[in-house]
Amino acid sequence: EYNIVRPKGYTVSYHANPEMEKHHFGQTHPMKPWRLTLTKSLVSSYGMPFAMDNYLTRAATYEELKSFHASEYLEYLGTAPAEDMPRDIDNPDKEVKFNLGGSDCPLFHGLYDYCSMSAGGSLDAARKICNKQSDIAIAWGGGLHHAKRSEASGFCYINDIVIAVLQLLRCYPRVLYIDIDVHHGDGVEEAFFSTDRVMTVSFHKYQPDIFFPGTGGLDDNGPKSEHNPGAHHAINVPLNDGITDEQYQYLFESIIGKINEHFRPSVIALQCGADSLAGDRLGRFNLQVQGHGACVEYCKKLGIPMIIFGGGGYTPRNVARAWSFETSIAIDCHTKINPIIPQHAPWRDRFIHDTLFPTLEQILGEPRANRNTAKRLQEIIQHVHDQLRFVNH
Ligand code: ZL4
Ligand code: CA
Ligand code: ZN
Repeated sequence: EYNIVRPKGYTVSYHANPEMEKHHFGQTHPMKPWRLTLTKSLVSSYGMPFAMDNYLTRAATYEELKSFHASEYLEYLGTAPAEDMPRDIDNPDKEVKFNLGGSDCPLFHGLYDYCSMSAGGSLDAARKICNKQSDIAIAWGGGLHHAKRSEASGFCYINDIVIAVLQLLRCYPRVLYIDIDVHHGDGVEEAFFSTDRVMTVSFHKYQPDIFFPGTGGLDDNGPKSEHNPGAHHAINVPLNDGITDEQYQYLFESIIGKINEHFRPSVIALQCGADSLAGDRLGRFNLQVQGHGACVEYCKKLGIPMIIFGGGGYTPRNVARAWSFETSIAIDCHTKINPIIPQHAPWRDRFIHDTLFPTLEQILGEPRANRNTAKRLQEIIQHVHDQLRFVNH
């Protein structure tokens, strides 16, 4: 019906597990794993699975999680009682130490299964890229960029991205990590602070003490200690409220284009947090599905193998729109698909407007004021160019 066929000359793989989507962070918690079900359902309504290799994600093993995380943290994560279970009164200090059980990172039922499935999907995706069985591997259940070696943070418990990038480093000399979630990708940045084999780039809303996590200023480019090869390999693009598609695309293409020339990545890991879209419950930007997708299209055109992760995204119908459109970009049918959401999409009534591309007016009524000046965008680009003079591979 939509003429969705396999792309010529390359392979796209899609990694998901419906079991992951059944978990709940709590009634009013912004993170809704069922947005992945909504996404899969929209992707399927368009017939996109016919154009990809579809894999049922397994759970990552304890040993695999240990490639990044500390065992004492993992052990506690595996035994932590759910919120509605009797409290583990012997270990109140551990919950504080590992930042578990607060309102951002609650201890919910099946937490360990949820985390290990998220990581399993991202790791499977990385392995398919390593084996050359896939050229673009999609893992919307991953992208949990805030988790630290022994600490949960910002809805993230296991850093599936770091685990997947460590796998990529076994087969590729250099990995470029790009993060378009509205939040700073602090956990991934920190994990690779001391290596020049990974360059991390995060675009995010930046307003310390007001917007989470408060790190990722323009001058934060990795510890500039004497013999740190990782110095200059962390790039941050701090932004203000209300950035538009045009500005974002201009910044993204100038910065990623320049980084591609200097760093010459062998593989790209792209975190596509959908909370950078207009109308997101936690976000502050004015990006539309088209502008968000343009980042994926630009990376794809570089012609380098790529893993695509999910991440944030707190207005589920818009998350499903963006990630479905980006799946269509991966399989190169984005110019062919009908922007009207298929009549038979099982969740069609969830999409208040029946289009993949609602206008800013449809999403917001009144768009958010744009606090990003042309002058500031130039300063950012100039700073990034200056950093890259230290980077040559
Ligand atoms: C909520 O309504 O800024 C959690 C979190 C739970 C349910 C009821 C509890 C009400 C918004 C957020 C109290 C909530 C208080 N419930 C939350 C400093 C904070 C301490 C916690 O996209 N309070 C912390 C984390 C950020 C903070 C963002 C983004 C993840 C990602 C990748 C993580 N934390 C202030 C907030 C709610 C809640 C409503 C919330 N938490 C919004 N922003 C945060 O980058 C996946
Ligand atoms: Ca980001
Ligand atoms: Zn986010």
